[in-house]
Amino acid sequence: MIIEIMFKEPIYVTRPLLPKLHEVCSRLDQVWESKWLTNNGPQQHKLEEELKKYLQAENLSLFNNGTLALLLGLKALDITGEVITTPFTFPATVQALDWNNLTPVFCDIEPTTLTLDAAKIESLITDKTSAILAVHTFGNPCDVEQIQAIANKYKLKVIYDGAHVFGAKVGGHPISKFGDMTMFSFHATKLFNTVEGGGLVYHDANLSETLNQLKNFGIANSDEVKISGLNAKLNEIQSVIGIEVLKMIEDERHKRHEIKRVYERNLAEIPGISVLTKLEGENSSYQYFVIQIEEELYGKSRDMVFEKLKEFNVFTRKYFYPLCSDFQWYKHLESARKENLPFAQKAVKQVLAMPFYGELQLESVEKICKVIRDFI
Ligand code: T4K
Repeated sequence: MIIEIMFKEPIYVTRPLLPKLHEVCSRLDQVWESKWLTNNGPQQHKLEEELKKYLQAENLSLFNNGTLALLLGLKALDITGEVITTPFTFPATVQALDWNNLTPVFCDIEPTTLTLDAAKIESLITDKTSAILAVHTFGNPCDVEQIQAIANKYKLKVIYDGAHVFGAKVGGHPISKFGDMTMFSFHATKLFNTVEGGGLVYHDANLSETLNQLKNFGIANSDEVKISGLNAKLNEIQSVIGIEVLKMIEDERHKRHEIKRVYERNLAEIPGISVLTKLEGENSSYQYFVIQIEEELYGKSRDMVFEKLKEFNVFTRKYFYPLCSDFQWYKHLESARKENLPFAQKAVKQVLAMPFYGELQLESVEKICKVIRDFI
């Protein structure tokens, strides 16, 4: 049995979408010719225009990664004091708050989508709260209507960490329509990648000038440095990769859709295993395929499944582990107390991101599911 299923090559949680090298090279010729490598070059402009169309975004600003995009986006919005956010996210979300001297106020997640529980936000608002920073976890959209209603009532800004929702829609609208600003990550592990990269989509066109300055040392013109910025620019080589990868997205989405179906079919009858990323078609970003393992029903814990799959050369990921509220530097916060975050505490022990990328063979997916089935 083991010999039959064992994978010769490691199977990872994801693999980057890579364009044909010769196609990248022919576009790189233009970069070499121009000798313009970074700082607001023509390739970056082209990518920006194409992404605006793809994301149906009025305003888009590109950055050298999603973390700096979020960090500088918060600064551009002039967020102060306390920000209500989720503990169940990648460290980058809360670290963007830290670097702005903002205090996270952790709010529990709701158990079906693992996104911020909108019903619990209001009780955490104080006179220091200036924003809600919510995450569309694994592509599951937050309760955008409810969050906006609370934000309107208390005059709070809403920022979405949309690292996992490139190209997804909610009720027919692009997901970045909701909130004041949405961050997208273009890291190598994301559906759309520029090797490293990120973008902000925002409604207030007046922010463009500030964002351009913030990612370029705060330089306003040859005589003036207006604000304290950083170097967070996307370069021309990254932009070239992005232009070529964007052409492949629809095909990749289609392949991931097929893979998702095979997972769902093969995992359907297993007690204690449920699929967290259920959305399809235009509503799905096809970023991750994530399952939840209930030990009481399945008989084995998430960590045991993680280790078992490793024996077969399959490397799943425990996204997001550990919880951000358990980081050393947040432990003193009242909102970080375990008893305040019961669903996040549960999710962090149960969630597993499975291998999910277009090149993954359907037969491999069946084998992975068989390991999970036979492990009971
Ligand atoms: N907010 C959220 C909710 C996020 O999930 C993230 C990033 C951010 C914000 C920040 O956005 P960025 O600043 O990164 O743009 C990965 C990614 O590095 C990270 O971007 C991503 N989330 C996170 C969920 O996953 P790791 O530590 O799991 O990466 P790593 O290197 O272990 O890669 C995972 C697997 O992918 C590898 O086992 C194999 C495969 N891989 C990876 C790379 C880098 C490849 O096949 N090729 C590669 O080049 O964080």
